[in-house]
Amino acid sequence: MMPNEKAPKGVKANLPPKTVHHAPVMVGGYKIVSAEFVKGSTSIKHLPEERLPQIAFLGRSNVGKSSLMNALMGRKDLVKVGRTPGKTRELNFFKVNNQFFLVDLPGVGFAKVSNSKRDQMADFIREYVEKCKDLKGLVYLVDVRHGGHAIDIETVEAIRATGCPVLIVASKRDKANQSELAKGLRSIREKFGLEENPLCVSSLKKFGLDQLWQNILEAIEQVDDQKG
Ligand SMILES: Nc1nc2c(ncn2[C@@H]2O[C@H](COP(=O)(O)OP(=O)(O)O)[C@@H](O)[C@H]2O)c(=O)[nH]1
Ligand SMILES: [Mg+2]
Repeated sequence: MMPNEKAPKGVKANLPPKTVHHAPVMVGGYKIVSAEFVKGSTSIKHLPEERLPQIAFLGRSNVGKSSLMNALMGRKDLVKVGRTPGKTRELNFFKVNNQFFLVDLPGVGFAKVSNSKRDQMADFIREYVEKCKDLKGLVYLVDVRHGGHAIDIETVEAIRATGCPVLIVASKRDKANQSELAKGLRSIREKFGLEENPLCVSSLKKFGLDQLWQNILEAIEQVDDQKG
């Protein structure tokens, strides 16, 4: 059947999928020409075949990972927001400007928690961080009002131990008043052993996206001498 021929009633027309074109958008001084969902992976064996740098996003469920990725890509709902916590058990790959992937990782902390680090970071997230040579850095989100739980600190330590650069970012800045903000940032700095206060973003109000994009682009361009 020709693509533009009307299908008989009850027969599905064999049309190519509708392509939605988005005009380029500037986000925090960075121009997004294209952003697309490429695939969801449930195992290290099924990562995208295309070899491009990757930047992953991790944090507890509901901390705002998906919202932040949408905000960075200038999209409202490319990444599904507010899904049942713990239900997303895939690594979701989004290709930006045909140059790199942003990767939405499953939320930390909903797996059965025990004292061993093995249970605190799902095996395949750990395996991905250890083995994926294209992973250039990981953005770890912490709600600025909550300041970082034990599981956050243990997870970040485990990731740092693999040699993967970790950028701690505080989320939901718009939800904190001035004193909560100051207190939250100091608490995160101390708990994660940072030299300075972390970057604090709001996906809702689009705060901090310029600095975050700068950090991401720097990590992508970094010559990777850790993993070869
Ligand atoms: N006020 C506010 N709410 C946010 C912000 N980022 C995310 N949220 C909300 O927090 C909830 C969880 O966000 P989501 O992005 O799905 O978190 P994820 O589970 O880490 O991917 C949703 O209801 C979002 O609308 C933010 O910057 N400000
Ligand atoms: Mg999410």
